[in-house]
Amino acid sequence: MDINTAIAEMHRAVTLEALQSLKVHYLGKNGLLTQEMKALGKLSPEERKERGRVLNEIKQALENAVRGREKELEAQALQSQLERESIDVSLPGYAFPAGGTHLTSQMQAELLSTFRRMGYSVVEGPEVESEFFNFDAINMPDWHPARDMQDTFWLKDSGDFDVMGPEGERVNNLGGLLMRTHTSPMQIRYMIEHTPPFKIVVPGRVFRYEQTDASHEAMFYQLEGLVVGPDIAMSDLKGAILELARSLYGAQAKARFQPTYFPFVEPGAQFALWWPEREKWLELGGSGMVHPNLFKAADDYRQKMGLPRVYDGMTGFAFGMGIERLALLRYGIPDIRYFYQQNRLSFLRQFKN
Ligand code: FA5
Repeated sequence: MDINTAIAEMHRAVTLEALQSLKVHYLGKNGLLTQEMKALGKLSPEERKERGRVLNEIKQALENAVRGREKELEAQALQSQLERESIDVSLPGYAFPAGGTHLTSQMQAELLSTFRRMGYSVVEGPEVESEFFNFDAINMPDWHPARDMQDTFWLKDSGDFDVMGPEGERVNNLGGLLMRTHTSPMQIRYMIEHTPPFKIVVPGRVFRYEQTDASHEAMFYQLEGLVVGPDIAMSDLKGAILELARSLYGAQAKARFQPTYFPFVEPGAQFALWWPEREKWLELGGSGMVHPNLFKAADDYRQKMGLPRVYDGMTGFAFGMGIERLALLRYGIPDIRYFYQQNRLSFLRQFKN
């Protein structure tokens, strides 16, 4: 074994792996140097002492060479890793295409934040609803002509498919199942579960079996409001709607109420907001004072469940409005079908926020 060759080989090693195998080759358990060390036993004590000293020096020299080269190679590896991973912060970034919030969701978020500011809680209800909550409990028994106003998607096989009652219980004696035609069933669901006073808004998707046209969709969003307490008056309803108008259109906004009929309110009123940009009234939705039959239906249901009656002497107002209609008129969009049916990005991107 020639020590100079060995050291030269170590200096030439270009990878840590190559250096490691040289180390094994010379200094390993069966390495050349180790073999020579083992051979010491065969020498006379005199020779062994001298030879042992020389071999130890060689061992030191080889170990130093390995360590030295190891450090160099490690430093090189670190250097090239740093070069590989270095980032030129002055280069332009990648554009990651990101989705936007749908126009309906933007409108809904704006409405909810306005009502939250007025102290309303936001609650949601099921889209698959029972005939009982969608119609009967809100004063629309099956003979009631007002049921014709809302063409309904009925679900087949309601027998095997229970609907969730207001207390989370599964009930199947609440008539047929349907896709809710409005958010008003949440009025009764909420009243059953809660003790007044309260103020809620309910955003949600509703479904109607109808011919679509520029202002009618078969699926659209509504925002329902319900306020119940000991002294709620029609003027509170007007105040809430006016506040909404001001938040949407600024301090100059005005609201208008016109008498109309909904079975679940008495008196009932359609409301419209003054739209300063277009100088016209914008029909938004229906409203009115909660019909006494709803309080009775809620208390009857509570009583059946062993809960106290809490609606004697209470009054309240309710309203419901179409969220797309609001966006439609606000932005001058010519057709409600652009919202969902065609899913046209060129349309939706105009409202990207
Ligand atoms: C109702 O649905 C009542 N539940 C509203 C209500 C609640 C009245 C509480 C009183 C008290 P109506 O069917 O008019 O009412 O619908 C309310 C609003 O939903 C309409 O003013 C309109 O803005 C919107 N809307 C109704 N039908 C459609 C449709 N097919 N496509 C898009 N928007 C619609």
